[in-house]
Amino acid sequence: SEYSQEPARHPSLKINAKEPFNAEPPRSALVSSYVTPVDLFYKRNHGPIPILDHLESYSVILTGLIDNPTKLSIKDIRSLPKYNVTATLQCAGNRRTAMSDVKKVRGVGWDVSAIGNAVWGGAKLAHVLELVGIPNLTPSTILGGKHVEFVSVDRCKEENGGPYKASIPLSQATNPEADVLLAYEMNGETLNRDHGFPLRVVVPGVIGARSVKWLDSINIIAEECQGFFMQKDYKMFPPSVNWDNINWSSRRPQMDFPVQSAICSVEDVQMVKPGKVCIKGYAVSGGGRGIERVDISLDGGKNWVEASRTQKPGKHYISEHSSSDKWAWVLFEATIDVSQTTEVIAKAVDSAANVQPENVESVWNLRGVLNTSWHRVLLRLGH
Ligand code: MTE
Ligand code: MO
Repeated sequence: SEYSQEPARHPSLKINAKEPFNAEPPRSALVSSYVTPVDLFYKRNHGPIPILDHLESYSVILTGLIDNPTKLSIKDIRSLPKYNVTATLQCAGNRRTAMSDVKKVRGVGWDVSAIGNAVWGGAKLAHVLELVGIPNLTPSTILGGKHVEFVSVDRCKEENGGPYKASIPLSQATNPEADVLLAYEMNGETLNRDHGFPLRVVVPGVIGARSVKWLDSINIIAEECQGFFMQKDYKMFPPSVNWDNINWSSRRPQMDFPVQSAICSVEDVQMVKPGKVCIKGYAVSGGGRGIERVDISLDGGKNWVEASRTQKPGKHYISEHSSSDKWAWVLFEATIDVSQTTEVIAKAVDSAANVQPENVESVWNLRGVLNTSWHRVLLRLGH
């Protein structure tokens, strides 16, 4: 079968779909380290994992609305200044299963671990574009280019057997501060097959769907990418839209992800001993908005206490204007006293004071994306 040459995977991953392979780590493993180990990092695929082991013949083609279409080898990419960017990648479908519990949605089910925090190593896309004559911060619109499209080599059903693709605005692609990378390393190791070997895009602060793996070409285009995952998926519709009245063209492709948090040290329903219980989880926001605060409530949201937060930022990566690693998650912790069955709620607030919504119902959408509602777990007393 086309899935006979998949890479080996960690046995503790929870498999949500086998072919294509979609899996996430157990909750407790996710928050046991600030940087998510590669083998436990969630894997989100739409087709078989390509085999691209002849690096000598591998190249990325830069083409479209530019003067000089160019082929770049891995060596060319590696010869540019290397950046290590700690960035959290999150699938827009993270927490979809809980959205489906309220009212059925379409898509692969995910618990709270379709997210991970890695140190991505590679060249800045802005520098790569400069190589082909597109200067920093002054996007050359002479030829009409407004978007940068990333096309993969993998093949997926949704594209009728064509490659996975996505685009971002040219202004973001040419802005070195946006830290969009063409990454060849993950956590200091050569990128592995599951995560896009030999080269992938990493768009910090944006839903994972735009971080195209197994990059084949980069096209400078006038209009946004017309691929399935831009136009017929990964859009946020209002709760009133259903499969009979949906008009895909009425909404824009989702880019930045909203403020999110989840409790990971316990399952949705967890038996605990009476006494002190340590609650741990992650919080992150999109668009480079750092996390300002994580609040915990034990009484349905009437009263809140602030959790403590930690980050172990890479030293390259602290911006002048904030004390935090702006593309990366924070891990939070709070110790609570439990003497009866208790619902624990977490909600995060980002640097723009955006707050997670209270209920799933208010953000419910038929594709089940961006469930960022307050995360709730139930602690029951047991031995
Ligand atoms: N790139 C390609 N070529 N094919 C894919 O199926 N999935 C996207 C994105 N890039 C995908 C892709 C989605 S939806 C997500 S969430 C991330 O990759 C997941 O990246 P990961 O598997 O490295 O965690
Ligand atoms: Mo995704």
